[in-house]
Amino acid sequence: MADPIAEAAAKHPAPEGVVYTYGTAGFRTKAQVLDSVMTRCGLIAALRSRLHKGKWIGVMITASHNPPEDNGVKLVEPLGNMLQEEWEVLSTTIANKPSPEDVSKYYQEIASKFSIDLSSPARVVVGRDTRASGPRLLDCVLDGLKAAGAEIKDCGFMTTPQLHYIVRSLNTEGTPHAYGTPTEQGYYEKFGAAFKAALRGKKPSGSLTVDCANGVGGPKLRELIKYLPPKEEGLEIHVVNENVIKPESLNVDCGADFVKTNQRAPPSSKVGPNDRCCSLDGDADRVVFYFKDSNNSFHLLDGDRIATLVASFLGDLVRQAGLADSITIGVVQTAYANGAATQYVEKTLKLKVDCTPTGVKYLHHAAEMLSIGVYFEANGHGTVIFSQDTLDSIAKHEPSSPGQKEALAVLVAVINLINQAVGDALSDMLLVEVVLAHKNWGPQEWLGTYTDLPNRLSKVVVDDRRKFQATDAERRLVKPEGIQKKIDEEVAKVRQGRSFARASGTEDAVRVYAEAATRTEADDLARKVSELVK
Ligand code: NG1
Ligand code: ZN
Repeated sequence: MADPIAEAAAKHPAPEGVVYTYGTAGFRTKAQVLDSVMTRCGLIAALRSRLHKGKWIGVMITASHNPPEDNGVKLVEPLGNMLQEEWEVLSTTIANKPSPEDVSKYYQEIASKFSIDLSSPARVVVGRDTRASGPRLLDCVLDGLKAAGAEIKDCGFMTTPQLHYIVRSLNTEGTPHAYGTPTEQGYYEKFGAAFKAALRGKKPSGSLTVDCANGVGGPKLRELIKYLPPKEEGLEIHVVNENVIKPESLNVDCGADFVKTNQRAPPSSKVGPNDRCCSLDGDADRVVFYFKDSNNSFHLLDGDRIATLVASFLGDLVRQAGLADSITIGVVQTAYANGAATQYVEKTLKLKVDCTPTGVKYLHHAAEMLSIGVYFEANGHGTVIFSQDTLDSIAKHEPSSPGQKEALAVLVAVINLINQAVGDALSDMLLVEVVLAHKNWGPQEWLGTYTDLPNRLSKVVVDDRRKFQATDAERRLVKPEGIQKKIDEEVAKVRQGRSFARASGTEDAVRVYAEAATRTEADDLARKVSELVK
C-alpha cells in the first residue's frame, strides 16, 4: 500500500551531512538545504493541529533579518504563541531522520505517543516573506500538509505578526475572546481603528520615516496606511527601502538589525535633524527607532527605550484611570538590556523588572505572569500582554471623574493597538507614535529619560559553542569551568562594569556583551572577555 507520508518525504530528500535544529527562531539556514525540513514541518504542523482538536496552526516561512540567501520556518500555536518546547524537539528529530521511511515511522510514533487520531481534522495556515526561495519552500510545506491530509489556508506574503494575528483570530472567532476578523484586511481594520482611537485627536508632530529592510513590511505598511487617519489629521509616514522586486536587497545595508548592530542609520538615509526614523526587520516583527540630532550625531532608541516609554505611559494611564490598586505593571528584559534602562525602570518608574534568557518565548512566558507585562529584547522584538483579570477589571471599571474617563478611553484603545499575539513592528511603531503624541515629545525628549551606558556586543567564533553553558538568565557561565571567575575579575576592573558570554541560539558563535561607564572601558572589557572565550 502506498504511504503518502514516505512519498512526500521522498520527493524532498534530506541532503547528506546537514544537522538541523529547531532553535529560538525555528529552523533557519541556507535556503538550498531546507526543502526536506519544510515538508517535515508540514507533517508536524498537521499533527500539532490534530492534537489541538483541529485548531489552526501557523507555518511561517522566513529568515527574518538574515541574508537573502537564507530562509527558515517557524510554527505558530493556536493563540499565536511560539511552538511549545517539547514539539521543538519532535521537529528537530523528524528533520534529522535520514530516510523517507524513517520520517513516516516517526510520524506514526508521534501520533501513538499523543493518541492523535490521524483521520481527525487538521488545519494549517501558511505565510511567507519575500525571499526568492519562498515559493519553492512553500511547495515543500504544502506537499507535507497534503500528505498528512490537512486543510490548508495559504495567505501568500505576510509579515510574521500578521500570520500570528490570523492564527489567533481564526481560533477565537465567535468566542468571547474573539481577537479580530481572520483576514489580512481584518488586521488593517483592527490596528488602523485602534490607532485613530488611541490618538484621540492628538496629531503626531513632524513625520516618521520607516525603513522596511526591502522586505514584506514595505507593501504591508503601504496597505496599512490606507486604514490610518489621513496625514493632515494623523501621522505622516515616509516609506523607504521597500524594494521587494529585488529580493537580493533584503536586509542589505538597511533594516532593524543593520541599525542596531552598526549603531548607525542606513547609508541611504536622507532625513534631517531630529526627524523620527524607525527600521523594521525582514519579516516586520521587530523595530528600532533613531534620529540624528542638530550636531548630526546618531541616537538609537532601541527595544529598551520602547519598553521604558510604553511602561511609563501605561503606568500613567492606569493611575489616572483610578486602577492603580488593582493593576500592577512589570517589565521583562534579557541580559542584553542596557543597565541604565533596568535602573530607570526600577528606580524612576518604580516598576518590577524580570530578566529571562534570550528568546521571545521566555520573555512572553514571564510577561504572562504579570497583570500587564511589557516585554522587549534590546534589538526591538517585543510587545505588551494583559492578563484576563486585568482586561476584566478595565472592562468593568466605572470612572469617577472626566479625567478618569479620558484615561480609561485611551487605555482601552491602546490595548487594541497592541498585537498581543506576538511582537509586531507595525503595531509597536504605531504604539510609540501614540505615546509620543500624548506626551508631546520628540525623539530628543524620549532620549533624555536616561543615558545609556556605553556597550559593546561582539561575536566570537569558537570550535564548539555547546561547551558554553550558562545559568541565571544566561548572565553567568557554569562551563567551561573557571571561566566565570575570570570574567568577574575583568568586570571588577572597570567602573559600572557588567559583562557576560553565552552561546548564540541562532548562529554558530558565542556572543559577548560588555558595558561600562565609558566607551573605552566597555570596549576594553568586551575585548578581554572575548579573549577568555576564544
Ligand atoms: P541569539 O543568536 O541566541 O543571540 C538572536 C538575538 C535574540 C533573538 C534571536 C531570534 C541578540 C543578542 N540575540 O539570538 O535577541 O532576537 O536572535 O531572532 O540580539
Ligand atoms: Zn524578525
